[in-house]
Amino acid sequence: MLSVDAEPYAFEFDVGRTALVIIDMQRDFLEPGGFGEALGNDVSLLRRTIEPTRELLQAARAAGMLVIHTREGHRPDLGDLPPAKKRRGRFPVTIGDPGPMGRILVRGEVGHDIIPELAPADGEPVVDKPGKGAFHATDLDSVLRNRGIEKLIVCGVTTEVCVNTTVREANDRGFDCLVPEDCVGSYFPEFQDMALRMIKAQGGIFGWVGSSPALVAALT
Ligand code: TIU
Repeated sequence: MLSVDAEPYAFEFDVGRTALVIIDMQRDFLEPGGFGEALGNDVSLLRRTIEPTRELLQAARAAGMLVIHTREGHRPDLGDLPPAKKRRGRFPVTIGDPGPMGRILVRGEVGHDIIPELAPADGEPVVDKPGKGAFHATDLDSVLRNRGIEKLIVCGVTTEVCVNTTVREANDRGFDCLVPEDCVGSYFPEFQDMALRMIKAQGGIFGWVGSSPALVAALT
């Protein structure tokens, strides 16, 4: 059993029963011209997460930990895109429309790819999710339970949207979640702060908040 400093108290985990889950580190969210920018956001704010996540990913792989990647996106026929999600924001360019990196948030398009710095390795499960939470309408729960996973280390973007929703879903399903604060990012600094505080408040109501250097040290 390994232990790392975290809030509200140390997070203890067994490498064989823990998965590193990397949420939606896709070009659409992190690179200019994608969905994130179409929503009016400054994507450069998310890029600080790339290097710490890459180092944690390398340490997790070397330790033999299960690594799971998720991607937010939709079928090319948009059959799994709720009309409400398509309409939301009244933006001139929305999900499924052509953009500089292909059709926005559509599976198989360049913008839907995971950024090259964090590309999945052969054999690492990639979960395609139509919603913000990684458990909604996916097989993530089965993939985790079939491997005996009990705890998750959750990285990715954005802290208050897909990371927070996934941590809440995981918590209700009985998984303990640790969120390394340097491996999650938001387009809004105040949401980054509050989304992390929400997770760890009230004795860790949804989970734990830590940082990647402590995890990398524990894994190596
Ligand atoms: N808009 C925003 O902050 N996030 C998303 O739409 N998706 C994810 O967080 N992955």
